[in-house]
Amino acid sequence: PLVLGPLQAEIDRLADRQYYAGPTFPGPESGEIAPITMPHDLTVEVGKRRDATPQEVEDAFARASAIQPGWDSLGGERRALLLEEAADLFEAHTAEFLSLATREAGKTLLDGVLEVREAVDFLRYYASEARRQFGPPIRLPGPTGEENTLSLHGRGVFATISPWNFPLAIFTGMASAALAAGNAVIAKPAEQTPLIAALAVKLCHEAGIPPEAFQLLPGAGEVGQLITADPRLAGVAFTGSTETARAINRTLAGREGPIATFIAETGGQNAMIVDSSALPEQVVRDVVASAFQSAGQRCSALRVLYLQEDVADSMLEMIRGGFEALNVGDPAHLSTDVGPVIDPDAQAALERHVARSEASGRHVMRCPMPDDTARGCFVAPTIIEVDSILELTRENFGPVLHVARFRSQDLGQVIADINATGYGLTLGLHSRIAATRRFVEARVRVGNFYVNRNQIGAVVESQPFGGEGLSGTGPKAGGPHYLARFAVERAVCIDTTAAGGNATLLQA
Ligand code: UN1
Repeated sequence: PLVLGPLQAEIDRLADRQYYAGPTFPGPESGEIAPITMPHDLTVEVGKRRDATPQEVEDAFARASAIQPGWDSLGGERRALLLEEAADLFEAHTAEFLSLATREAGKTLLDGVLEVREAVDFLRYYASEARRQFGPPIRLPGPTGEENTLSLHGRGVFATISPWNFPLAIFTGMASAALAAGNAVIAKPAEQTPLIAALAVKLCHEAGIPPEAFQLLPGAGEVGQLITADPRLAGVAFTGSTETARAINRTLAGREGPIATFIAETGGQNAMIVDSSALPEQVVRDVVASAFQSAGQRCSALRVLYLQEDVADSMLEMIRGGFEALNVGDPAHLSTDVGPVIDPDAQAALERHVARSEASGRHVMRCPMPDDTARGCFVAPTIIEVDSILELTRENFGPVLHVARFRSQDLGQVIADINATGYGLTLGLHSRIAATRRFVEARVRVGNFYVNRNQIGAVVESQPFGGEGLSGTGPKAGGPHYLARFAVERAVCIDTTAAGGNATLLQA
């Protein structure tokens, strides 16, 4: 297991509600206090969450609104330097982050390392994009005697509402984008994972980002509701369920104030298509990783595997071998492949789905489970045979993979069914036939299409990530168009000929 040693002191400090009552909060006496327990052993309390009160939400908006114009006028270059300083501090505190990711979110050590890596990548990438896009105004063409420029500015106060499944990477990604673009940020982390978010915010403040420009308001849905209803809000960046995205959208639509920008990254019903030309060993590796890494708790994760029928039995047998070799257990053990799911509600929903599938006569395979999982929210990795993706009525956010078979002449129908789910996040294809790749690529409506590889783990800058339809609004996180959605454009047109004096006036 992970040896905490001196890290324990840092964690205890984070768990102290005084931290939340720190410089940006008026007082520790109010607000709901909830324990945070370890997903893999619910008897162990990691810390406590003190929810922000309505007064604290009010005060946070007042401070954020006051500082935002100054933060915006710092310009892209100076904001970039602060974000890069934060990236360095994040790297220096990898061990603390790892410990919190494991204890608070039930992440395996591998996932924890990837989580810190991705957060650092987001900070550095958005810093570089801030430099590129938020520098001096760009000159636009026009007739002689007219000067036209265009520049990007922060929209105002931006809220970020982030999920527990990437409690550091997505939390940091959305907030750093909003900050890079010149917004003041009010961040509400997932109710399950406020401690790792608190460490992230603390390090950003140590890096020199003003505390008023980046404020943390922990809490559950009610705090999110208060934040999104506030008429001072200029935009929301949200990652989470499609259902919550709809609720936020309704709140934004119903309030006074500016028309808010809404950036949502939501669920998926992701498929992989494997034809008979695919390399079996590679398929096994990529299917197991895509469906079961992070205990399947990624919106990018593989949910429905379509196997061409002539190779289906042999492929399934091989996949079963890889799947049965998975180590389920304590996420702090280096040998663990699959940790717990986030909480008892998630566990119960997944078990209900498996039980219903069994009751309706579906063939169900489950991974053997070790004995020491009884105190945690563990779900045995599961494979369920189905006829079509359209049988699934909800996103099963956990280690449950569905497998369907198709005949090669029905490939067009398979793609039509995948599109008919309404989601459009990731799609995997394993095929060595270029014409098949072109056929699929031309028809499918997904944000991220992965060929002959796994379909999770989009890399910042190389694989901008995000979907369409029920999967989100775009733009893609970690891509070149992301920051612009957090910004307003200002076009300035100067007539440099009128009254002869303008040029002199502007120089003064
Ligand atoms: C999510 O699971 O909420 O590509 C999205 C990936 C990750 C997915 C993040 N970037 O697997």
